[in-house]
Amino acid sequence: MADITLIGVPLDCGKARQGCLMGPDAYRVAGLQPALEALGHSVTDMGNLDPGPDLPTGGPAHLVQPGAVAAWTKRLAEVGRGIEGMPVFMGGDHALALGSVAGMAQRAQDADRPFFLLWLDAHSDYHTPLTTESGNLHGTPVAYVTGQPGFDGFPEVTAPVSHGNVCMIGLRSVDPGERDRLAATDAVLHDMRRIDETGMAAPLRAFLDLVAAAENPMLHVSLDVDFLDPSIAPAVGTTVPGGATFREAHLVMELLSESGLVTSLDLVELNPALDERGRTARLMVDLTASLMGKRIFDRPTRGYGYAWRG
Ligand code: Z70
Ligand code: MN
Ligand code: MN
Ligand code: MN
Repeated sequence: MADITLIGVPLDCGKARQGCLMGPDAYRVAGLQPALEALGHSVTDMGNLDPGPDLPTGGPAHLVQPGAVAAWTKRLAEVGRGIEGMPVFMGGDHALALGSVAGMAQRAQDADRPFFLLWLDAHSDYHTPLTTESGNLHGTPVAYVTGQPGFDGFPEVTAPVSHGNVCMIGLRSVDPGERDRLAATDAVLHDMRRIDETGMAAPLRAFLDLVAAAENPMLHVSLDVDFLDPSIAPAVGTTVPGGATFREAHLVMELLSESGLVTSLDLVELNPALDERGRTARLMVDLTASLMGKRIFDRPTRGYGYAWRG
């Protein structure tokens, strides 16, 4: 059983549209902690973090609140690096992943463990401050954590993630300014066209095989609400049609659970102001429970081991 720490991250500065600051409380109201405790895990809610004052940053003038994002990045990287057991970062928009992923990658480096990143998102979030057209820094975390230039005034990335250790599933909105740079890396990219052809299981299993082949790996999962189809998950500012269905999303979570490889998780982009009677928050809680062991029947698996490796 896992030792889980829920970390409230009311970060709402990664884009112009407000509402994600209510995300952590929406997960609490939807019963995230009891859902995980019912599975036998020990769960601590450390409350909401405070980023402190903005950091001085540079970069183009159209960036949205870069100083606030930089302050959150520093705070989250420190907290993530220091946490014992399995952190669940309850966002907050996806700009929180600059810090959560940087912190977990640093923790892996501190422990001399290889680090892997699974990005479940409609978007590739591979802009830099120099390529973003919107200026929204929630579109930049993957570029930051892989050590791309342009993040003036942000904390230095001391444990950059290797592109070859990154897998993205769910892609269906990738801007020209990020596509070519990303395609030139050896990141594993599965757009929805691929998923239509193969289903979710084969590409995910291939990535989990890669992770499992590493020596004592750490795997961070970053789950953006817009990975899901808007018909089942309306509470997100950037809905993109053609997302994961209810069953595809549960399958992904159950395969991740059975792998026993996941060591940290982001829940991002939930905007409770856009939800319908809390259904998106409840779905995200249910998916997290599936990731942490909830299933219909036990079945023999390709399991890499059942112990949660913190
Ligand atoms: C677009 C941009 C984005 C999440 C939207 C969208 C980025 N590529 N990321 N929602 N999570 O504005 O850079
Ligand atoms: Mn995203
Ligand atoms: Mn997205
Ligand atoms: Mn978004």
